[in-house]
Amino acid sequence: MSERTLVLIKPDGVRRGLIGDVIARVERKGLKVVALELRTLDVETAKAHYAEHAEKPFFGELVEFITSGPLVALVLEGPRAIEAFRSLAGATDPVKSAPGTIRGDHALEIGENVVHGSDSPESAAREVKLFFPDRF
Ligand code: IDP
Repeated sequence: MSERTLVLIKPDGVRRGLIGDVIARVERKGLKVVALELRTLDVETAKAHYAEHAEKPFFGELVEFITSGPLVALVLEGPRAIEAFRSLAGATDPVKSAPGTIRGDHALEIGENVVHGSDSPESAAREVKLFFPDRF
């Protein structure tokens, strides 16, 4: 059974030249890229994307960071794609993410952890629609 997930290569990942590395890992794993776009988010879309964190103390910082430059939005498809990508990404706090994962190999700070991946089928459906409203 195939599912879709929304992945972002965040502005730090783009700035650091990690687009190819992330996509290579995704493809090596066997997940299929079914949509891909380089874009800079406006504040409204950023707030909608991170709506669940609106009350957190780091929300302002999060929105500022995610709108700070171009990011790459991807839709991936494959068996248990949501969990499969989160496993490739590693833990949210890059100090705790295992070596061999994207965050474990490339990041140290929680605010700049290279990638985002949807965390549930409900989030994936909402996020895919937010980033690619006409595609799916
Ligand atoms: P996730 O990206 O692993 O799903 P979430 O808990 O949904 O993690 O948090 C969303 C994003 O918010 C994280 O990827 C991280 O960049 C940022 N974040 C989470 N906690 C903190 C914090 O305490 N300070 C700054 N940024 C944070």
